[in-house]
Amino acid sequence: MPEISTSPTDTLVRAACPHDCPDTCALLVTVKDGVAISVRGDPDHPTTHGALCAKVSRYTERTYHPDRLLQPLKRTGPKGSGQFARVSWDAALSDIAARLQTIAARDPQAILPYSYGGTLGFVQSESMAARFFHKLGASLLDRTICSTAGEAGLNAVIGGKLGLDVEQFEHSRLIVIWGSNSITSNLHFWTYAQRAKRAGAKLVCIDPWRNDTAEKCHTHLQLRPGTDAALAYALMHELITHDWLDHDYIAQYTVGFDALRERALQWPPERAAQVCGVTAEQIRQLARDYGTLAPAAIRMNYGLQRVRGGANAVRAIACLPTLVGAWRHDAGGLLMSSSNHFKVNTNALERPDLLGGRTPRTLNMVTIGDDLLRASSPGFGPKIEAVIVYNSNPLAVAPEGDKVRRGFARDDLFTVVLDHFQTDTADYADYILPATTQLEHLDVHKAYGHRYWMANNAAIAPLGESKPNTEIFRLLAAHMGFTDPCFAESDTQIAAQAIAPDPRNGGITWEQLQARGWAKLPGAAAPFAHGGFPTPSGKCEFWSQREQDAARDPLPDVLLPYESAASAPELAARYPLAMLSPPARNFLNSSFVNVDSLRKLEGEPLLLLHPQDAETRGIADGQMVRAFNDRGTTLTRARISARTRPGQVVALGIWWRKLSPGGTNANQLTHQRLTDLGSGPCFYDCLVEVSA
Ligand SMILES: Nc1nc2c(c(=O)[nH]1)N[C@H]1C(S)=C(S)[C@@H](COP(=O)(O)OP(=O)(O)OC[C@H]3O[C@@H](n4cnc5c(=O)[nH]c(N)nc54)[C@H](O)[C@@H]3O)O[C@H]1N2
Ligand SMILES: Nc1nc2c(c(=O)[nH]1)N[C@H]1C(S)=C(S)[C@@H](COP(=O)(O)OP(=O)(O)OC[C@H]3O[C@@H](n4cnc5c(=O)[nH]c(N)nc54)[C@H](O)[C@@H]3O)O[C@H]1N2
Ligand SMILES: [Mo]
Repeated sequence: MPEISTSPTDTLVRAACPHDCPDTCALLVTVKDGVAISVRGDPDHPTTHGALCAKVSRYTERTYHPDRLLQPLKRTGPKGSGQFARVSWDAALSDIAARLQTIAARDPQAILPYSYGGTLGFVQSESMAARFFHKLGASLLDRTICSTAGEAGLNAVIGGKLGLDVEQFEHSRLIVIWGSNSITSNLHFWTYAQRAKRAGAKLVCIDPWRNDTAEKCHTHLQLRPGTDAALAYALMHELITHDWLDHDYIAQYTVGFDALRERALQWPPERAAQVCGVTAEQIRQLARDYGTLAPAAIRMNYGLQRVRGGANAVRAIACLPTLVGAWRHDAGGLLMSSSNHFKVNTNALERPDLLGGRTPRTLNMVTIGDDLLRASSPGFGPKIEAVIVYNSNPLAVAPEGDKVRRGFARDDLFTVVLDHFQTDTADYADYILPATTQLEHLDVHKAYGHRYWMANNAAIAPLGESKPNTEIFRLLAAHMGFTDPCFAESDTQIAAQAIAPDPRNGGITWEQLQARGWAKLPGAAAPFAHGGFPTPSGKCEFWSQREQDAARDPLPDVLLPYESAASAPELAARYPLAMLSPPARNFLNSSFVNVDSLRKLEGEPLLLLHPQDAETRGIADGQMVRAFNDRGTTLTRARISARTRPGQVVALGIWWRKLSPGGTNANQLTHQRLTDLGSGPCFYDCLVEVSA
């Protein structure tokens, strides 16, 4: 049973934070007379340790927000006008099913699901929804918008999204925070880093702007965006030339050291310093620390892989812990994601067998802007005629926002949006269907920043007429006449399927998890203390046969951004400023932007501009400015700050377009080109100009 303690009036329900964040916190929800009155962190859950971020501690404010969607809505005005009228569930579902059937009769691939990380729960993300689209034969979606470049980089070298246990960082003596603003995006890791700091560890941050985390580290290497692979190679150069290497570990557990060595020796610190825009001495000092302080741990995050060479940068960095033998220590090695420590029964959840031998095309979610504007063609397949959006807000989060908006504005596109709120995307829907929040539905979660399976029990009944995503797709399946037994499964049955019976999960079952709230995976803290890398060779692959076979560089490569002064000088002459648009502390991607108290903390869309760049443009602090390039323009307030580099601006996001002064956000300026490996987005590989 979900209730863990009762008083005459209050019930405490065990829940889990659903958001796309490494921390996946254990929550305790206090319910009084059927109303959730507070959400707090579980003090007994080790990584949550009773503390929540500002966003989720206000989760009730989001759930009971006056703008919550509580009934199905049908569009009454032009697309984008936001005009809708209430309809019954039955009328909405009957009409949606009829429209989808008509399109599917021509070609079901003209229908596209579009979803990402609104909730990371296995039940409310790709379970019933995936079954529905598989049965239909709709286009498949490649869910690339966040982390696939980094994943490809890790896979090439260490064989998967595995790393040291976050709880061990407090015992590290050197912590390198690489491409991450941990205080914003990974607060519970920061607790361990602070403990280590108090115990005498050195903290280094590698990031193009002096973010809140860099402010609190001992050292900050403020490199140019997209130059991390050059830095990693210069570090290897120093490790090799000073012989700060673990020769025994290298001999036993690696492939291709001689080739890597040869490449690294081409990168003396002076060369990398030119590329990265830092000093050779800074690089030497970091190499000395990394080579001599043990255990040394790297907390890499996804910030550094949203550039053209993102996957290769992750590959280069992933070589470092192996070279110094850091993996031997519980508190050494690196952590980018802990996802593959878990074994999820994806086939049971998503039922790809329902495709019945059909092989629909796959569309990349990053290029939704271009794809919605494409006609049918032999290479592309059928024009997209319908999009079903759930757990995502593409109008705000996808790159080259004007194309995304124009695509969703097509009169001949049929769009259904499932959400809690009338987002930028929902404004373009034909039907908006009200979904439940984490307090109103059941779910099961793994984490990508720790090693606990987590249960989420429903604390309250669905508000208004809202329904869980699963129930919406169950009903839609029934309206389409899908009779496979899997469409009748309950959320509890689905949750139980998620945890595969696999040694990686120990004996953890859904029943135990639901009662206790969370359970830690078995397995050693140090995954590679004795090698055992899940690569084809079973070793850490500095040199990759797989990459060689794919006619790519078998060693990590240094690839400069698509858009930078060094790699695209003509473009940089017109648009000289590199724009970063990383997460804001009080938002979670575009979620929470409409929660008044949190939006007040962020204020308004801001653009950090270096004093030199402000001066040459005659821009004063607090002035409204235009940031623009060939793809579009966005209005924002200038904040003059030496925390960014000269030639670099920072726009924290992701703002809702309609809550921004010019009705656009930073993604009006970003492009749809893809990373070197993993087909990911290049949000932080973007040149702009700014004018008063
Ligand atoms: N409060 C809050 N928390 C979040 C999120 C949020 O929106 N708000 N988003 C969540 C999501 S979806 C994710 S994926 C995770 C991870 O979140 P990430 O998106 O990885 O975000 P950050 O950890 O803030 O890392 C971004 C940092 O990378 C830096 N960066 C940009 N380009 C480069 C580069 O080329 N090299 C290097 N070294 N650094 C670079 C940025 O300046 C920024 O400080 O966090 C999650 N947590
Ligand atoms: N410029 C720029 N763009 C970026 C990034 C950046 O750093 N800079 N970050 C990128 C990254 S890392 C990511 S992960 C993506 C994130 O992109 P998305 O995954 O689209 O994230 P959100 O913007 O939070 O939108 C999630 C939506 O799902 C809804 N939702 C939440 N729970 C449920 C539910 O149970 N049911 C339904 N039906 N809806 C629900 C929320 O209300 C919200 O509107 O954005 C990317 N875009
Ligand atoms: Mo993300």
